[in-house]
Amino acid sequence: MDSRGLTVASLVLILIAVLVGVAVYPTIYSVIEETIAGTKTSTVNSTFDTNANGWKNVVQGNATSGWENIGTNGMIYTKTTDNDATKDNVIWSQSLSVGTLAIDEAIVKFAWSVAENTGISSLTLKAILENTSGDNITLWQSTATATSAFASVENDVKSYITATGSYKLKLRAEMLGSGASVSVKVQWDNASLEFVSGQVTGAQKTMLKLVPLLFVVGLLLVAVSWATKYK
Ligand SMILES: [Ca+2]
Ligand SMILES: [Ca+2]
Repeated sequence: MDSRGLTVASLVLILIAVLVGVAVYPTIYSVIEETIAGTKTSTVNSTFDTNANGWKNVVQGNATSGWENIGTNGMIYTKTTDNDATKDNVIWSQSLSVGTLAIDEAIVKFAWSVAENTGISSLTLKAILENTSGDNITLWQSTATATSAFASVENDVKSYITATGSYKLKLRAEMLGSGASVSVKVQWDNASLEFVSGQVTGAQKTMLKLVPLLFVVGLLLVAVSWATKYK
């Protein structure tokens, strides 16, 4: 051993190892995080920022529907001004396929609001999951008629994913107006159906989380070992 300690070259080597470690740590960390989180597939355009692309709407009766921007928030709506005795319905929907039954998470999210309630005789809102057999499973329902700010709803639908194939999220509004002046309007936003598969859990997850740290520590140990050996 040389009593003068580490040479400048050795210190530079250690410094480079530290810099490389700091530089690559976030990349390794995010790769590991992605691995742990698994693969997510989701319906598109959940926030309706600039349009309703990807979503289909079916209109029954004298309802209208469309996309609109209120302030800085894009959303979809359903409306009727009709006062006959027949319900006016609009069903917004989007499909998503399941390729494997090894699903870790299956979640439906949406937000709803009653924007106008003049002349409501009845109003029924439903979030429905149509399964691969074409069965309609009602996940959520509201018959509230008061105007309301957006409320967010989240449903775990994993138990309904029992076959591979296409599932459909449906946001349904059934509106019945009465009287001389009817203006009933419902808004939807932040709507999605998502599936997550391949999540890493338990001991394997704990071990994977150590990988970035072990890599940086290993790099430093190699650098220090070389620096002390070749100083
Ligand atoms: Ca929005
Ligand atoms: Ca009607």
